[in-house]
Amino acid sequence: PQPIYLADYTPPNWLVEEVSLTFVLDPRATRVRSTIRFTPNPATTSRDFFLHGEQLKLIRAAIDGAGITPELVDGGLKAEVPGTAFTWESEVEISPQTNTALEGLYMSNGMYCTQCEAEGFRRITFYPDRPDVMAPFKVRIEGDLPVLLSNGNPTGSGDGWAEWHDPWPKPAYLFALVAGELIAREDSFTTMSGKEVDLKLWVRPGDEGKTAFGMEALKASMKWDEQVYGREYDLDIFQIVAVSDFNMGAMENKGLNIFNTSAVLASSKTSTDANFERIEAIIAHEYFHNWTGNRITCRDWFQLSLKEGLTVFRDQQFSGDMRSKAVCRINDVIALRGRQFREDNGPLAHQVQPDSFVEINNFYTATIYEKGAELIGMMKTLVGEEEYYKALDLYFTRHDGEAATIEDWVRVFEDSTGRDLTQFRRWYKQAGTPRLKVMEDFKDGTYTLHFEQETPPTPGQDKKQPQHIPIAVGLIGPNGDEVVPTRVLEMTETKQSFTFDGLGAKPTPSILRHFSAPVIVQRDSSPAERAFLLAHDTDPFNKWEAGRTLAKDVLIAMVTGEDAPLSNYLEALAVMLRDDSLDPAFRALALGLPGQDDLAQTLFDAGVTPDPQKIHRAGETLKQATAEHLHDLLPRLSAEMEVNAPFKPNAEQAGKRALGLELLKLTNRMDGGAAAQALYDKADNMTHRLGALGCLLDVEKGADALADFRSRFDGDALVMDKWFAMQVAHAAPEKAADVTATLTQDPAFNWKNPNRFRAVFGALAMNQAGFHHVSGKAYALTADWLIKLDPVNHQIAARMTTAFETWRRYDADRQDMITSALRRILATDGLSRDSQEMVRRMLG
Ligand code: B3K
Ligand code: ZN
Repeated sequence: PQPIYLADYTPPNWLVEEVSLTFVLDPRATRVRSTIRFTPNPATTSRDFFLHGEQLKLIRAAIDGAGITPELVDGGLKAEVPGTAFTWESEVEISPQTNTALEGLYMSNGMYCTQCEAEGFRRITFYPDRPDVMAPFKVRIEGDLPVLLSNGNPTGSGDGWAEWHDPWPKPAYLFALVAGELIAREDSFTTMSGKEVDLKLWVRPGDEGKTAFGMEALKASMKWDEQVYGREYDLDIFQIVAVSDFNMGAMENKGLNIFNTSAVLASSKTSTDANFERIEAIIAHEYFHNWTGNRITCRDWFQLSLKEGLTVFRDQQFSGDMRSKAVCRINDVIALRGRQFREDNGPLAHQVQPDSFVEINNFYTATIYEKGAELIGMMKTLVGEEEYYKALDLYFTRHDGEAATIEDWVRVFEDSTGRDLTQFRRWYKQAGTPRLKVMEDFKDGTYTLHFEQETPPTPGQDKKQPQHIPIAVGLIGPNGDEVVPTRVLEMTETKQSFTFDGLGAKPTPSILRHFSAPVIVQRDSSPAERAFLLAHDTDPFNKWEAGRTLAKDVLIAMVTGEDAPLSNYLEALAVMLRDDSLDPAFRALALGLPGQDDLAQTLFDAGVTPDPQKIHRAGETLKQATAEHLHDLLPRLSAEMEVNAPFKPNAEQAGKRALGLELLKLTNRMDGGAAAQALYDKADNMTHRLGALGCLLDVEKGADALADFRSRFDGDALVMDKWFAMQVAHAAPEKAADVTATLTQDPAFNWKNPNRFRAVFGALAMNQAGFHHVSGKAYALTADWLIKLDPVNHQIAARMTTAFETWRRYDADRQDMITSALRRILATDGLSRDSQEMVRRMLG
């Protein structure tokens, strides 16, 4: 497979003035008729004509009414066309029923639906399937189904047909069609200019009871985007459809968002607090795309982070406003470190704006999304709140209706604020996570912080240049008072020092507050200092970070056999837990330990080959010590976390449940599962039920609860996904592969469903000690199943190969086992382009 290069971009020869599509639905022989008005692009001179098309059976084609026979070529067709505007018509046949890749038009439980981003529209009809070709769409759907939906506003319907018109020019990747037996929760929203918008959330009969939360989240998102960004919705209707078979979370199709059921259906009995929070964020994310993605789209797929980084940043802001800002930020950083740092420090590291790719579906990554969002956050920190929103206003007025670039985005900031962002642009073009070394000295009332930055090499980029890093810093005096409030230091050199004058005594620095840049801070500091910051830092992120770093020091010392500062950690933790002024959600996060993957990377950075078993054991030892140390505190604190009110999925109740469950995990180590069983038996919500089940599995007393859980939820696919995932996630390291293998034989292991496949194999990859167990069984099992999945669903198969992405960290035996698993995948006949690219990049 040949790579595509950003440098080769050329504008399209032909633009589309208008598209009309007619679908005559049939499971194995859907007919798609298109009428497309093409006009020459004045920006180009070539009039060569090429349309993308894959897996289409061409029935007929015509230009200006006269039948033609186009030349079918790899990936599409070519035709002789006039030199001026003309009308193209074609009719093709496609087979949604046999489309297991879930890309283009496919069927899920008897319902038709589409996924076109990035390049799925070419599986529906012949078209210039590139985001810089934007057009208004008219759609007619004929089919023997009660609900027939497409983008835009409804313009007519009757028995077995419906018509839609989307007046906003859009690229083909935002096209959507849904047809099926569906019912809607209906509501409405009045926009800031007084326009009434119909809201419909479509689900299959039986799921109506799980739509209330999603609808509220949608209305809150619409309001928030008006209040914070001044963005109003622009059609008469906004619809969401829930689909069971879907490759990702959701899709922002214009006016007709399509959602994985897991990202929209919610009820207290079937969804955890974490599910509610994720659903709220995804609904917001897709809605926010209406401006950042749809009204202003991407010129080409190298610009993907233009819409994704910005939209993630916006949904993170939204969640912070809906819930606790501090807790949301901490969770976002945990996720960034867990997924993006892992990616950025391995063979799959790539730029936020890549220079080339083989398969664009492989680039919907944590780097494009989450690191992209961090870059926006840094720009906001650098220019300040007010200037940020001014720049955004300019972005929306200057580029509305366009297919824009990341360069356009940065230039808007320069033009609006007058700042030179030349060096900042490196963040988009340089892969890898910068390491930031910090040293200090204090003399005659002057405190100096010395910083040194270095970004390790990444594939294809050996030499790195210094980044422009905003470092938010505050200083705490010896008595615990803040002596210098947060100040943003701008580091632009490889080595740079900053001084603070007029201090009476040597302060303790609080560095990288709010996690002001996506870097790894390296600073030797004493356990006493970390405990001091945990107690006194006024920045909630760094307060949490201090505890986390202390825990990390303990774990690393346990693994490497050095003296662990255990008592500093346990005492600081006890003080923090008893502090009622702290949000329970925050305390729950402070009780959590750094991820095993994070520890492995830290050890590797320090020149130690990580042993996943030892890392796992260190975690167990520390949790046991914590349980024993906090023993007396647990009953009282647990009682305080009881919620004596009807279930609400809000931040306040969720925080209490989160801390309650963290405490239960500790109690569980002391009472052999008694409290967990009691909670399971009386649970009236999924957060408690699942938390209790996890504890029971941890002490190997989960058999009855598992059987009970299954009988309660057998017919609910989303809950059964949890049933599968929990068993793998809580399996002991030496059993994880066998437990997984057994589950794959379960009649309910419907492996062609992405949610079910991910529930099992995603959980195995995340069970670090189980996945990397010396037997190598988990590696082999994962490879077997990826080989089986690839011809059915190449996107999911390719995505899940990332389970292996950290292989270079490990010892020779594990490296051999992983690389032979990867080579076995690569040697598979007919392996998809997606998986080939991933495996090749990993093997390097
Ligand atoms: N834009 C879609 C992702 C499409 C993925 C295509 N492989 C969802 C989102 O980011 O909102
Ligand atoms: Zn998105």
